[in-house]
Amino acid sequence: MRATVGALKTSATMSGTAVTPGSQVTHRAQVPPGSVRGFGGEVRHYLTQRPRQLPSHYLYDDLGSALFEAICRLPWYPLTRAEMRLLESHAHEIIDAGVTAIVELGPGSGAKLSGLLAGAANDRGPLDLHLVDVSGSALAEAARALEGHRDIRIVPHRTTYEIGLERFGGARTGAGRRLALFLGSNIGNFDPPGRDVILKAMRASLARGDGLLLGVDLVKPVPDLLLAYDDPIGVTAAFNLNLLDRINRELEGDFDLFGFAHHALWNEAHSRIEMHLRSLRRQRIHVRGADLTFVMEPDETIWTESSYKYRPTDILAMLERAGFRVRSQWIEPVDRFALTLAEAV
Ligand code: AVJ
Repeated sequence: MRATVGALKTSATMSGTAVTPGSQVTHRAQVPPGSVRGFGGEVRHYLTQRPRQLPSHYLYDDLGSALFEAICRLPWYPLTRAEMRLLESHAHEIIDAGVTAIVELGPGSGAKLSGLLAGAANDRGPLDLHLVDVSGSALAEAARALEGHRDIRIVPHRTTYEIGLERFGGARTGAGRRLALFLGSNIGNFDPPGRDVILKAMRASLARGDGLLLGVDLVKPVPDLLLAYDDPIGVTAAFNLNLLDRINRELEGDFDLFGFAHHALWNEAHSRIEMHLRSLRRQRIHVRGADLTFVMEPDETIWTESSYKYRPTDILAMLERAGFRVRSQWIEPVDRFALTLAEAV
């Protein structure tokens, strides 16, 4: 099957040109954890794959995180605001009096959980808030955003989602229902196999009757999707290009950032937006800290992120496969974003 591609310009020289996505490739390459060591090892491993790629979580250094926060305020990226509206309108149903502990994977600035607590029932009891993130600065910022709420205890876990979920699962004390949050359409960065693994890990950290709240961006008209990932003022381009600059800074790379253009495309066959960095010319690149020298051809790309988009029924199916029963699904009708509340069975 041929992938239908909506390509979007990223530079004056390439407006409206259709390109081939990583279409023969079903999923981004995966390595077993621990098999390549550190940032340098991963850069070497992924940049020598075909197509060349980089793991998207490296987009979030200090500058990258600040640029992502800026993306969330762009009029062309409505996901964050749509989700916030849903959280605020349904906070009562999400955090009822029975909930005693919450875990959030990737709390970001803490604004979403904070909005949820602000709208929660007045009769809620004390809450343990477990925050899981690999970034210490993200955890500190989220903790600050949550500080003002009454009757909470913040438990930061500076680690991967999997390990954080294990610790949350092991920290169960007494009765009360627990709630796991995976918001912001962060699940969209996972390929289907990895997505099922993380949902099962969430289920394993919970007991029967506990809750899961999943925020997922939905399939919508392609021009809207492309605009969200290639905004006209170039913030998403900066977010993407910063990854090369991070490699230059941290691994003594010599990427010429003017030699690359941000490129976003819709891969219809896989229902995902892909972000790439496209080489504008033939160029040789050396990354000392990755022990790597390679040549990129004109128009060759480095695939830096996938953002899968789902239909509401896809979400029900993936949750059921992972051991959940859906209790409610709320859909933001204009911006097409879904918040789904499920129960562990
Ligand atoms: C934070 C992973 C949900 O995929 O929409 C925003 C990241 N990338 N613009 C997304 C992102 C480009 C975002 N997630």
